Amino acid sequence: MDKNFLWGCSSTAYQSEGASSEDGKGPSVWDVFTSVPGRTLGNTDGRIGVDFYHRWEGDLDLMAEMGLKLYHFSISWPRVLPEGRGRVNEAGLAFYDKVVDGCISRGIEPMITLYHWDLPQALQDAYGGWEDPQCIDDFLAYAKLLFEHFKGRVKYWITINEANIFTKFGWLTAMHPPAKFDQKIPFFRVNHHLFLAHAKAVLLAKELLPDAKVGASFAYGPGYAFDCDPRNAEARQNFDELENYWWLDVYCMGDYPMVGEHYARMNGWMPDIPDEDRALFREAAEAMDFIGVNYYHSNVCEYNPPDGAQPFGTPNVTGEQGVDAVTGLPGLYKNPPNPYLRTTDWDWTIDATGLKFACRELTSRYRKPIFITENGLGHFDSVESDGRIHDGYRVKFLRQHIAAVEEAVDMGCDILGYCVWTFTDLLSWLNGYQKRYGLVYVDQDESMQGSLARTPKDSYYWYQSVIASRGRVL
Ligand code: BGP
Repeated sequence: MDKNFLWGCSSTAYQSEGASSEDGKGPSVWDVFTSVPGRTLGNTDGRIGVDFYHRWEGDLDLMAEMGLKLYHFSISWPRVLPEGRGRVNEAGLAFYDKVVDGCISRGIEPMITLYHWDLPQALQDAYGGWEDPQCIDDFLAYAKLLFEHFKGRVKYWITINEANIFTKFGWLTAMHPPAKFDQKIPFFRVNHHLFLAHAKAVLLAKELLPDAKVGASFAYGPGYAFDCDPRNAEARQNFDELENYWWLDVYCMGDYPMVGEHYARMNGWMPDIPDEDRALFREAAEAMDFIGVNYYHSNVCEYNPPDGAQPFGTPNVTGEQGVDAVTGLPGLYKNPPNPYLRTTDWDWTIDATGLKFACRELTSRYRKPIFITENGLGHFDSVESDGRIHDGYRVKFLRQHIAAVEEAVDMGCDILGYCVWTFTDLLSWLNGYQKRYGLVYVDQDESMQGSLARTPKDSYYWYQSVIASRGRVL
């Protein structure tokens, strides 16, 4: 790969930091959501995480030793603004100063995500969070604070992580905060507010930080038609319009996909959209520097009769293969398993070709650079008798996916960097600690009483050699 290619790792505040009420941090919606028993595996929550808040220095040392070029992390909005707006918590900002400066002094480029799902609970309580347009202004004030504070130190910014995932889980399936079920009107309104927040943040970054590179991260699971039955080809179109292009088109082209929008409008789910919102989307799409892609798996699309599969299934949070129910939108599409692919223990297909497919699709459709902001394998790991973690399965997964990225580059895709999800093990939102992704093992489990000791896995040393060879030795 080119010498400027950014070999990275990603994490988030809620999943890694812990210290959830320390040094003046306010509660986030995740702190409150997980305080209700039964919502996550083993009732795990982010109170301790993997204690990055106290162990950041050792973790950054390990990153530097590995040769990491970029560390992508999110900032906790309520750590910086405990009430979501107004009063700044200087201790919160000081923590991120240490992380940012610690990256820079070790030769690691910091990349910041402004919003990775941990909305200040105060804003949820005050006006219902993202359902109210006030949240756009409060987000923008928070973004401005960070842009000005980190000016000259942080070049890469992500506005919002995976709006598609957290709004679907938050408003359609009640699996994430605010735990609403089948509420399509707020779902579409919330997404419109998020698009406005994203667009305004992109333009603000461009105004305040002329050298910044800004994008949004999107969980892109490309759709494959089940077969050449025209009904399944159309199911694939329906899926892509409503589950992928709905977000990608707004981010990258500045408007909703037309047929998808018509469908949502006919159903009475679509908010009224003033012309100036669309003009703003177009301006931000033009200004956005790259598309952030979080890639985990592809999807199969098949015709779904009107009385067929629903969006709400039984998610696999235990790692017992085969419990994930087929979901879909009645009358439009459903997503059955792919008979050609194996899956992880959490029923996600393992499909490196899908990552190449995703990069090609985005390149030809949007003509923008891509940053792979997350890619990794959730797996049970164990410490073996020699005290080490021999995660050859993870090495194999990452090798195949990085090879796919390299093929995409050879085909003409402009890919700026690639981030492994994750550097250390951390808390999986719903799945506890046993669904591990890290290159570094952390002694933590669902009891939340682990020693939190760090042990590099085989994949750590493998990624070290990949970075050293700039991707030539996989
Ligand atoms: C993405 C999120 C990450 C991370 C990852 C793995 O959707 O942006 O925060 O959690 O998925 O997901 P999970 O932990 O559910 O396996």
